[in-house]
Amino acid sequence: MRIDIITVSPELIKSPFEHSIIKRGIDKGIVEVHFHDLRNYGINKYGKIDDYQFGGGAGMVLMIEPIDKCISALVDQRSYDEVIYMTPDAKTLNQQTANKLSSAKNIIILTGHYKGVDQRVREKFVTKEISIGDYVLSGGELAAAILCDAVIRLIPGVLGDETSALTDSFQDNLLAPPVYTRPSTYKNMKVPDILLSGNFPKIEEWRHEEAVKRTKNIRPDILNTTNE
Ligand code: 6GU
Repeated sequence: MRIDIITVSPELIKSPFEHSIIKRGIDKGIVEVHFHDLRNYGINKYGKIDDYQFGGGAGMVLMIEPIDKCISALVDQRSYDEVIYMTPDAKTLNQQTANKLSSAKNIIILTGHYKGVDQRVREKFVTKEISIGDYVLSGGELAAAILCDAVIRLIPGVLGDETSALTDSFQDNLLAPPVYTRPSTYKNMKVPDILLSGNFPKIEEWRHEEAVKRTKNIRPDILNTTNE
C-alpha cells in the first residue's frame, strides 16, 4: 500500500511512522508513506495556503488551489482508491472502515487545519471523510496518524502473529476479554482457574462470555445481538 499524506505540519505527523508496528510495515516494504507539505504548493512566494472565510467569522480556511495542485500532481502519477479528508465533521472511524481501507492499493490523506478546507475541495476531490471521535483536535495530523496505525496493522504480513489482528476488540462487535500472564497468584490475586485448566473449548467459551459481559457493561451501543 502507498499512502500520501498532505499536511501543513509534516514534522508533527512523521514520528509515529518511525516507530513500532507502522515502522515494521514500512521496513518490510509492505507499505510506503509519503508526506507532502502543502506550503510547497502555496499560491505566492510566501507559500500562502489559507485565507479568511467568505461571509466573515473567526479562523482561516485552507484554499482550494494549493490542494488542487498537490492532489493533481499525485493523481497524474497513479490512480488512488480513496482521497480521505480528516475532519471532526464526518462519520467516526471504526474497525469496519479500517478493515476496508487495509485492502486499498493507494490512498491520499488530506489533513485539515484551522477552520478546515474550502467546501469545494470536499466536493471535487475528496471521496471519503473521516473523524476519529466526538471531540476537536487542533489539526487532522494526529487523527491521520491514528487512521494509518489502525489500517497498516491490518495489512497481511505487518503483524508478526497473523491471527492477532483478527482477535482484536471490535473485530466481532465485542470488546476483548480480560487477559492474564504469570504469575498465577500475585499478592493473593488469582488468575481465573478456567485459564489454567487446559480445557481449550471451555476457555474459548469463557472468553466469549467475558467479552459479552464487558461489552454490555461498557459499550452496549456496539453490541450486536447475533453475538449473544
Ligand atoms: Cl479528523 N480532525 C480534527 N481536527 N479534530 C478531530 C478529528 C479530526 N477527529 C476528531 N476530532
